[in-house]
Amino acid sequence: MRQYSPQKIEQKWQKIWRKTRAHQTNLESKKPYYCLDMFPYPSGEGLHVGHWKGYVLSDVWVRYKRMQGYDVLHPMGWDAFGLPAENAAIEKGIHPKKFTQANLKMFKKQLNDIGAMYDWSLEINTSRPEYYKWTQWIFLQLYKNDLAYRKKAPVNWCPSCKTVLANEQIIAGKCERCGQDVTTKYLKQWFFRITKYADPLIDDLEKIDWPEKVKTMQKNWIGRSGGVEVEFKAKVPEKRAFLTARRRVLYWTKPKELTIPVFTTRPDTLFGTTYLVLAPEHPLVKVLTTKDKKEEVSSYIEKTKKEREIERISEEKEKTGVFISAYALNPVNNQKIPIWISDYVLPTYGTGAIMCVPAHDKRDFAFAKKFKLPIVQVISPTGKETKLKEAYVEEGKMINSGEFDGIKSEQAEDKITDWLKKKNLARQTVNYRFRDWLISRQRYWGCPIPIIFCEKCGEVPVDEKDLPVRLPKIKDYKPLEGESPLARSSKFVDVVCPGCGGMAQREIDTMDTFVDSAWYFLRYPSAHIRDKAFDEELTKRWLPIDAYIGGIEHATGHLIFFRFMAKALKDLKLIDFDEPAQRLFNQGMIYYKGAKMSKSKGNVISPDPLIKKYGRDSIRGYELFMGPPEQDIEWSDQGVPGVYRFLQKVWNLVTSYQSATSQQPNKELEQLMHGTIKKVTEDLERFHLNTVVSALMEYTNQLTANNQQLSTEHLETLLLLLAPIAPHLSCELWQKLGHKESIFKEKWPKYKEELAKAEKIELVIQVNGKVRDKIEVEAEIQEEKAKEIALASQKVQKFTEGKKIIKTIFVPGKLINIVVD
Ligand code: ANZ
Ligand code: ZN
Repeated sequence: MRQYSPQKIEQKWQKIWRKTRAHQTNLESKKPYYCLDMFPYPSGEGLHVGHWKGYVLSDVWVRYKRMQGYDVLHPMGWDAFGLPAENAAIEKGIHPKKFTQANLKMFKKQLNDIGAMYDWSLEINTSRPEYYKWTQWIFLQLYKNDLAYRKKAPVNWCPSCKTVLANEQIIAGKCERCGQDVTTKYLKQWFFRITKYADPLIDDLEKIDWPEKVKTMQKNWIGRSGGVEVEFKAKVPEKRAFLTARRRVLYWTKPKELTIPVFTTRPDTLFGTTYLVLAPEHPLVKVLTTKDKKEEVSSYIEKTKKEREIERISEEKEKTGVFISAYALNPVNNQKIPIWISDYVLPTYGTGAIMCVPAHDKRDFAFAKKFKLPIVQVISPTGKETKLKEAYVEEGKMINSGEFDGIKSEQAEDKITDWLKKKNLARQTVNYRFRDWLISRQRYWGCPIPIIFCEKCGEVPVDEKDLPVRLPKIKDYKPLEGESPLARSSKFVDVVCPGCGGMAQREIDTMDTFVDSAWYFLRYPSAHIRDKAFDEELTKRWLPIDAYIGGIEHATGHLIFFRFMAKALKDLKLIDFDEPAQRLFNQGMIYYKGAKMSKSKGNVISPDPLIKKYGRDSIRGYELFMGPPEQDIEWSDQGVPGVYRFLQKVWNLVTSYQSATSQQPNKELEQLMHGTIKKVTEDLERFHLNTVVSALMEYTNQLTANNQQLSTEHLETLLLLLAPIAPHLSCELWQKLGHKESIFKEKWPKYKEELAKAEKIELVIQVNGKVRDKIEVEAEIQEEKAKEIALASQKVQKFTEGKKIIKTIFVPGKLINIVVD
C-alpha cells in the first residue's frame, strides 16, 4: 500500500483542474449561484495562514453548492488602486502599476495554492482602464442624477510636508512622516449623496440574512435619531441708521428678535433647561456675541478648529466654553437663560445648537458644575426633588414642570411636544449621524474623476464616448501643495471643453478606492463584455450575490458603500434589486501568540512549509476544524499535523479496501452513515464547519474500527462529504475507487430520515447527587429538554415531590443532577 503523499496528489489535481477548465462558470446557467469573496488589495506582503481562512470557507461552500447541482460563479479580482502602491512608488521609485502587477502575480499563485475553484477567466483589476472606464461611467450616472456633487470640505493637512494626508497617514494626531501636528484645510471636493438613502439603508437590513452584529454596527453608524426641534428666542441689539433733516447720519439701536432652533431627543426635560450652548462655528455666534466678548470668542473658535470630532464629543473630556453675554428665552416658561459656546456641540449635527439640561444630561452636568450654572431637576424617581450627585438619565415623574407635574416623563415627552407644536414653537425631526461620502482623493493612484472645469461652462461632465479618462504617466508621485500630483501633467490637465470648445482643465482629484469596490460585484459576470459596465441579462441571472464572504472590519465602510450603490443604481433603473448581497458571512481572525496574525506583529505563519510537509488539504481542514468560523481563534502548531493524521487515516481506509466483504449490511454502520450525511449537511448550511470536520473524523474512526463490514457506499459517502474540505485527496481516492468522472460532478449524498435518527445515549438522572434513574435520550439533548424528561420520571418524582428545585446541573451527553431542598 502506498503512503499518503499530498504533494504529488495536490499538484496532479491542480493540473487536471486547470487543463479541463474545471472551474469555468457556465454563464448561461439555469441554476446559478453567486458566491463572492471580498477581493483583496494585492499588497507586497503575500498571504499567511490567517488570510487563508476566508478563502477556504468560501471554497468549501461553493464546492458544496456545486455538488448540490448549482452552476457556481466564484470569481476573483484585485482592488488594485490605493495608497500603498503609491507610497511604494514615492519611496522606491517603482511605478505603482509595476508594483501592483508584481504583487498580483504572487497573490494569484498563493490563492491557487489553496486549491480554490476560482474562475480566472472573469478576473478583474480596478486599476485597469477596461475596469475604471466603468467606474467613471457610474460616476457620471450618479452625477447626472444629483447623487454626486462638489462642495468645500476639510482635509487633513500637514503644514510642514505641505500635503493632504489620508486618515491612515495620521498617527495620534501627527503626520506619520514628519511628526508635525496635522491641521485642517478646506478644499472643494466630490461627494456621493449617500445620506439620501439613510432610511432604506437602515430599514432594508430587515430583508437580508446578515450577522446581527454588522446590522447593529451599520444602524449605529447611520445613527438615526428621532427628536424635536424647539425654537428659542433671543434678542439682540440691532443698529439702525437714518438721516436727519440736515443729512447727518444718526444711529440708534433697537432690539431685534432672533430664533435659535435646537435639536433635542428629550423634550420632556424642557423645564430643566438652564442655558443654551451653540457650536462655536454656529452662524449666529457672530451676531449674538457682545462687543466685549468678541476677542475671547474668536480665540476660542480658533482653538476649536484644531480639534477632532471624536475628542470634542467625548464625555470624559474636560469641558471648556465661553459665555457670549447673550440670553435666550425658554419657550415653556419664558425664563431668561444665558447663551454659551462650547466645542462639545458639533456644528454638523442637528441644528448645531442645544438646550442644556444639566440635571439630566451627563455632559451638560459636567459643564454646569464647571461654570457654576444652575441645575434644575425636572424628573425624579420618587416624584420629589432628590440630591443630584450626577445627571439623572432615567425615566420618572415630572417635577418643576408647571402643568406637567406628576405625570410620567415618557408621557410628558409627547405632551410637551404637542403643546409646543400648537404654538408653532416645535416640529418633529429626524437626524442622522452619518454624512455624505467624500470620494475625492488628492492622489495619483486612483480612478480619475471624469469632470472638466471650463471658465465659460463651469462643471462639464466628460462625454461617455470619451471614457476612460486615462491616468497619465508622470515622473513624480509626491503630492503637491494640497493638490493631486496629476496637476503636474499638463497633458492631462489641459483639455478642450466639450461644451464650448474653449480651453478648459480636468479635475485632478482621483476617486476613493471604495468607489471601485462599491460596484465590482456587478462587473464579474460581465467581465468579458467590452461595451457595457454590466450586461442586463447576465445581471438579472446572477445577481444579487447569494453569499458574500469577508471580514467584519468592513462593516461600516465597504459594506455600506456597496449597499448604497445598489440602491442608487436601482433608482436609476440600471438594475432591478436594491440589496447587493442576500447573505453575508464574516470569518473570524486568526491569532498567534496572543495577537492578531500580521506581518507588523512578526507572528506570521507562512503556508509554504506546511504545504510541503502536510499538504494543502490538511491546512484547509485545520482552518475549518480550529473552531466556529466566525470566531477569532488562536492558531495551534499541533492543528495541521492533527488533520494530516486524520486524512492519512482516510487514505489508508480507502486504499486498503478490497471490495464489499460482507453481504449483510451492517445496521449500525448504515445508521451512522445516514446520521453523518444529515449532520454534515445541516451544519454546512449553518456554516458550522468545525463540527462538519469533527463528524467526518468520527465517521472515519467508526469505519476504520469496522473495516471488515464496509461497503463501497460507506466509503464513497465519506469521500463525497469530505470533497469540499479536502478536494485534492477526495478526487484522488474517488479515482482509486474506479470512477472515471470527477467527484465534483457527483451529487451531494442524500440521507434517509428514518436511518438518520440522532444517536442515543443513556442519560443519568440524579437527585441531590444520587442516581435515581437512567433514560435513553438523543445524544444532543439540551439542558431544558433533559430537565423536562427527568422530572417526568416517576422514579425521580418520588424524590422531588413537594420539594423546591434550587438548581439543575447538566453535563451534556452524560447526566443531569436536580438539586432540591
Ligand atoms: C436636551 C437633552 C436633555 C438632551 C437630556 C439629552 C438629554 P442623539 O440621541 O445622539 O440624537 N445634541 C443635539 N445636537 C447636538 C450637537 N450638534 N452636538 C452635540 N450634542 C447635540 O442625541 C441627541 C441629543 O444630543 C439632544 O438631546 C441634545 O441634547 C444633544 F436630558 O437635548 B439633548
Ligand atoms: Zn466651456
